[in-house]
Amino acid sequence: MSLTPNTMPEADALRHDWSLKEVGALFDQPFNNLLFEAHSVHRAHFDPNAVQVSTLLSIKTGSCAEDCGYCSQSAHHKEVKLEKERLLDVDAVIAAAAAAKANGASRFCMGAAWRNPNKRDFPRVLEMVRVVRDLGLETCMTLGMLDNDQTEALAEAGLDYYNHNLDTSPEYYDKVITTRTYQDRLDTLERVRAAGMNVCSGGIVGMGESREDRIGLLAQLANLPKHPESVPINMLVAVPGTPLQDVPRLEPLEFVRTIAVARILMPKSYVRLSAGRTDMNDETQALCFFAGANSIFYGDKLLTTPNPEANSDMQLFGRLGLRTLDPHENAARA
Ligand code: SAM
Ligand code: DTB
Ligand code: SF4
Repeated sequence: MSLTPNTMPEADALRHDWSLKEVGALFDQPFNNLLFEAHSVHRAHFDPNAVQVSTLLSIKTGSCAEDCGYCSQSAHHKEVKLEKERLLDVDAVIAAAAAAKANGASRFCMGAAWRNPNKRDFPRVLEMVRVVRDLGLETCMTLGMLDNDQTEALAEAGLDYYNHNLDTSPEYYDKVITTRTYQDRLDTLERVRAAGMNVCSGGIVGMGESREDRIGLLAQLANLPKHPESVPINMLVAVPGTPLQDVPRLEPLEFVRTIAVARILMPKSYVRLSAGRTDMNDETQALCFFAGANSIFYGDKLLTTPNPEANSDMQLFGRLGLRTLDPHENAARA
């Protein structure tokens, strides 16, 4: 029997050959069965009471050439009200990262509204990686598509994680984004892997997609040659002026199911309860943590939209008996 790279058994027996039917069957289970299975997988691989916290900073805001239908920062969506900003100075990044560290974040994620980084700005981006790393924080960047030289330079500067999302299923993708392809995204992820960095990749739900599309997204992520170390599941933040502003909200329990299935498919990955928490009540978030979410964005702002206030998150953590992870501490069980 010949084995393709995707079906080659790994020492840790993680699967990379999920069929859409199998993933669909996980989603279709009675809610209690799904949550029990997801929580059991979670407990087998992680401390269930530890959550990794990342803080986000927009290092370059707005005027993006891409047309992502959900995004406040696309130059195509002229009705969006947004304060645009050129690439920040390194000093401003140091100040924001130091504040994030003082507030208890373990990872600092820097996002730029670019299709891809340009030659002129790239040296400053590398400097940002170095200075944040020197503060003792884990570093993450999301800068759009990368070429081989850029991935290698970022890895050399000490970047720990690169975030690049698949966003949705291959089938729904064209309804949301037309200026770059699904394959472009897969190619960037492959380059990030080849350069030896950790991959952060997930998607957005609540964009009007069907359950089949949520199944398709999670199957794509789980069937990558290696599971992303970090899987952000974003609930759409419906920004006025974007093409998706009036999309009906996804039912919260369907969001919880999506988290649970992500946990079952990618047992050793950090699953991040990502954008959209300001529209979620504490009970929904608690169910997400039970279903296997073990990472959040922490701090009052995401990139351009609000996030729950840090002290309300700390109160919720207190009520749930959750603790936050320190930089480079891993909640994974041996
Ligand atoms: N420009 C880069 C790119 O798209 O590759 C990096 C920044 S971009 C804002 C990072 C990710 O944020 C997107 O891939 C998308 O998944 C998420 N995102 C952006 N706007 C969002 C929104 N309104 N609601 C939820 N997630 C969103
Ligand atoms: C990810 O998956 N979610 C974050 C991060 N990666 C860069 C971004 C969320 C952005 C939400 C909309 C905004 O604030 O502009
Ligand atoms: Fe640009 Fe990223 Fe927003 Fe798409 S998601 S418009 S690439 S900033």
